[in-house]
Amino acid sequence: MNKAALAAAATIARGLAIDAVHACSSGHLGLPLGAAEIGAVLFGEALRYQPSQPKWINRDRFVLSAGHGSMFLYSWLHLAGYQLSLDELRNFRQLHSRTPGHPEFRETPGVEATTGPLGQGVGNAVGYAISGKMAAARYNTAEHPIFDQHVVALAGDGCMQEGVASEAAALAGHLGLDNLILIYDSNDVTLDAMAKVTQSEETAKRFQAYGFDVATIDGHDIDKFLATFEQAKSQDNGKPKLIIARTEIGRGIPEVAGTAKAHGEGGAKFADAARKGLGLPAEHFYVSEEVRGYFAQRQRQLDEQYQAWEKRYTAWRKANPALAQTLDDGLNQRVPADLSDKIPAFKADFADATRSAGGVVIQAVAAAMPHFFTGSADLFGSTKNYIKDGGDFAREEYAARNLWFGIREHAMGAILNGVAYDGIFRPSGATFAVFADYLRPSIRLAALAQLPVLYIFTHDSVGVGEDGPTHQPVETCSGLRVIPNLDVIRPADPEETAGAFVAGLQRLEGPTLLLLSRQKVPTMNEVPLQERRQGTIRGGYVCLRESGPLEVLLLATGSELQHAVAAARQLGRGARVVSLPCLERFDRQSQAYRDQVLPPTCRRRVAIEAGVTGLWYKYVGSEGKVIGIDRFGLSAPGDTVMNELGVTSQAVVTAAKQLLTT
Ligand SMILES: Cc1ncc(C[n+]2csc(CCOP(=O)(O)OP(=O)(O)O)c2C)c(N)n1
Repeated sequence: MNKAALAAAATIARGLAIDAVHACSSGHLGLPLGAAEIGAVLFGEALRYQPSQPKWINRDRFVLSAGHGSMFLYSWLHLAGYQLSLDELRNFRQLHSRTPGHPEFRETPGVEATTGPLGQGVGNAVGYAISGKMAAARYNTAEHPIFDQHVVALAGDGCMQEGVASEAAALAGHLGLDNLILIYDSNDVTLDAMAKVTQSEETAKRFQAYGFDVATIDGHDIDKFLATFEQAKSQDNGKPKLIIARTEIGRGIPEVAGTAKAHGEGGAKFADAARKGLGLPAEHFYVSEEVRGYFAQRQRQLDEQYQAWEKRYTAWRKANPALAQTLDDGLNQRVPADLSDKIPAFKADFADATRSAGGVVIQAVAAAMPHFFTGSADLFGSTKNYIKDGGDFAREEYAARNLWFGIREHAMGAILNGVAYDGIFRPSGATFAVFADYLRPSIRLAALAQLPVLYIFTHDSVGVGEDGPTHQPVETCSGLRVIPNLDVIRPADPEETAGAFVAGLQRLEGPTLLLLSRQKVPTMNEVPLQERRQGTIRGGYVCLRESGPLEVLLLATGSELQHAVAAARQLGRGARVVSLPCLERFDRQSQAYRDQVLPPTCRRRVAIEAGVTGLWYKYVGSEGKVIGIDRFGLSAPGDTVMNELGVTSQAVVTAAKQLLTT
């Protein structure tokens, strides 16, 4: 270790952060300045990475959970030699730069997660650690351990205060994820004030109680931090590690250091004096030859490590061709093109809830996709997504395919994202639909970061029944539909459920959320199986065609499709029933297809869905009618609640007749 060079690098990184924040008059300075020595040790000495191969599968993963300190990450990625030029740093926070305000996955090489909403990155890191354990358990051989990476996250007080991080940390301790190293940038400052205004807990004790090994050190002491980090890396003892690094926020700008003022761009007005104080020249975005030289030599070392690993990897591939093929399939996110054919047809008399159909479909999916795994927030018995021969993910069982998240929905969301970021396994997770709001921030990030996560949410309407309004979603489905890049699929019968799984799994550009019923639904045997499956994959299709001139369109999803069909039978030859299980997918179809399904000339339209009505006017128009529920539900048997709230075939008939007579 070259301490002088690392100290010099820390100074250069401080200068880069000051200049970038000064240039755009926005962004956070405190963390990049306060954690500069931590960055120097990590990127200059301790982390294993290969800048020219940012996706190297055995790299250490570094997640900046405190995403507001993005200039920390950008400076170090630049110095470390990633494809991130000084010009990109000059363009910090500007349109289409690779240095967005908060780190964004896919935008910048070396950025492992989209962070900024505090706490999420801790959950993502736990997901990465789970993925790492799973990959090691499935692919390492005694002769060739190809996976032995660590997952490192840097979190501040804000992350540590957020519930999602606590949930995730508790699970990490429980699962014994000793490949996880959490660094807590403990600087006694949050955004508004000194941290003591809002926190007085003993974090070390809290994490020890979770099952972590905890060390507290001076985060500016290069020797100490490196020694502690190396120790953490070397201890494969079944415990995740927490390094509490005591730092001074904003170090380098004496006017604001150690206070909340160090946070924003406030410190930037002292930029020139600060740069002088740090011994930096007048030139902005300055990187000394010494520091360039140090990182050039570091890259050579890292390259040697990479080459050594590559040899091992090549030998592993040769010795284990079948394993290598499966790993490639995972890394390439391969989904069988004929996945639908691999899901057996349901019997005509299946007549069960769509959650039960999901429980059948998931077995076929698991058999066809070795990288698919699932989990539930203590509801496997109800969400029915347990993979029967998949085993339970636990210490010593890291190859298993069922993850028991406990009652930690938010952590489940962040962890699923972490697994998806890692990109080897296809994660899915389950809970009751009404609890979607508990993990909505993670769902939103999955959509933003284009992660192919599958959510299997059951008990999708007031059909839940006796549990009453606390457990009966009414606004949930529409509330989820408004998240950009999230597909929400609410299938009506077992074959639509099969189509929904296929659609979700074949989609790699973003997450898909399945809404499945608690209550039984009829099987639409009169509609050919392929039409139901393929129609669901298209998002919508004609389920029952008119037998005379088209007079009225009846639109429905999920458990209400049966009511639309029953209504059409009463209304006679001119009624068409359209099943619309996924509005987002339907909207992506060609205009021609959409017009075939919903002929624009037919303005008499009625939609029925057991939820809030607002979004449906886009499909029925202002002249149309929507049968739905714009209030909370009721505690009573599901059928009774549906009837009481008017979600019936009769309501559809009445509404359609009104339209037909006007
Ligand atoms: C969920 C969430 N809530 C609020 C914010 C706004 N915010 C950004 S930074 C910050 C304070 C963070 O304090 P700390 O983690 O101690 O960071 P430091 O002061 O060390 O930079 C807050 C509240 C956020 N980014 N995410």
